Amino acid sequence: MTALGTFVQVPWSARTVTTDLAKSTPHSALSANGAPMTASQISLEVEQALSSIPFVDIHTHLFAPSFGNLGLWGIDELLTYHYLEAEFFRHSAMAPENYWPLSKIEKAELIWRTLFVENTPISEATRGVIAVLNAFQLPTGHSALPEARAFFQKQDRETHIQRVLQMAGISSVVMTNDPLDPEESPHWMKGAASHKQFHAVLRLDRILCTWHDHWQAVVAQGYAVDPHASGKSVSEVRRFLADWCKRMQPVYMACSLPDTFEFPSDNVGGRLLQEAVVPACRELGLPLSLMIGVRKQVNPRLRLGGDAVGRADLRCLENLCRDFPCNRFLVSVLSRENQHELCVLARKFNNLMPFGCWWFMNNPSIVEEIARERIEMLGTSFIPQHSDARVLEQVIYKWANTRRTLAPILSASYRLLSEDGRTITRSDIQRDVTRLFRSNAETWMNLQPRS
Ligand code: RAT
Ligand code: ZN
Repeated sequence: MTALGTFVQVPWSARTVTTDLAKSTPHSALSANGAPMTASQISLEVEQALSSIPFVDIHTHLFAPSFGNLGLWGIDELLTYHYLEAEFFRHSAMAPENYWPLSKIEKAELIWRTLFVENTPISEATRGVIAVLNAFQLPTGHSALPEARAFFQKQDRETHIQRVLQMAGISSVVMTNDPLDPEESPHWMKGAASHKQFHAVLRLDRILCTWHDHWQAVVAQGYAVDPHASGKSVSEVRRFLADWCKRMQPVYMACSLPDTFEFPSDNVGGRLLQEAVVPACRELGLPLSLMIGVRKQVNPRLRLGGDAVGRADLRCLENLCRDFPCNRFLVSVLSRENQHELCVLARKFNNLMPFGCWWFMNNPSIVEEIARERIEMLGTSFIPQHSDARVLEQVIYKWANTRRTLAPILSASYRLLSEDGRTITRSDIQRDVTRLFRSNAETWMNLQPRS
């Protein structure tokens, strides 16, 4: 079994990592006998690095334990993930209107029966549930659901969180925190406890994309803004951002944007972005994460599962990166067609950091293509993946899949380099994997690199 295979099956251990890293001699490892590494030795070293270096998950929808029930976990949440709900409606004749009133347990049972019993779970999202059950050594067959439920019910939330992060091989996750979410904001207002493994992100969709529906919520928090974002609204939004940054200590600000996003733009969102958000990020030294290309609610009957994708015109990004050289932009694009253009722009602007293979891009075939393209064009100066996990245990399968997909791609890059005449060392490989999966993120988020 390969090192990676071992990792996928066996809970990850931080202690093993430290020991393994300590054992590696810088610029030593050719092969045990000093000869250049063979192709299979290179693959083993890559797999070893991927399975022993703890990653930083730069974008999730998970919550620190102090947010209580906002943090989703367990089998019923895994089964009712909106990726699976969308697949359920492909395999079932049930109208969405008859599905939504069901209880969580009923929905989960229906999805299990439809996608896991009546069909083989070969899609990426369904396979993920199987991988999670397997990781906990639970049954994965047709009748697996009751035992899985019993298992998750008896877990203690905090211990379980620690165990899951460790099994996924991640040292910390970045949350998505919406200051205008009526369920979330009270937690912050009463002083949410900070957690060293959960970093906050100030999410701005309601401000930048749906101001018309949310300006009153900003007013309700004590800021003098109006529906047209006129007069002192811009300075009040700046004040709002500064106050929320103080409260959340975010590692970046973020927004998901449609395929039609343009910059500069004279609409309310465009003005607030240019006059409030960009200057606030600059002043506070925070990157701005832009996730571009979503076509919201193409089918509203599917609710969260009803969004689609559109190709964006990345001149918006070019304008932002050029006009604001002192700002930093962390960017993911949803359309496959935009991926190459994003790499080209990143070669032009070092204040642009491509990250992740987002949502519909997070399938092995596409991740493979994007990762290869990014390595060829950007070396190690990008962040290959984030999990986008909404349910805690998803980090287990999503990160295992990333490791599995990236291992042959990285190995192939080193093999080519070796064929072209460069000796590859274990410390090169470890430095690169560390850069890709943790230190690029830590540097951009101003987090203290691990000592
Ligand atoms: O991948 C997802 O779960 C999407 O629904 C979105 O949440 C997306 O990741 C986002 O952050 O907007
Ligand atoms: Zn997301």
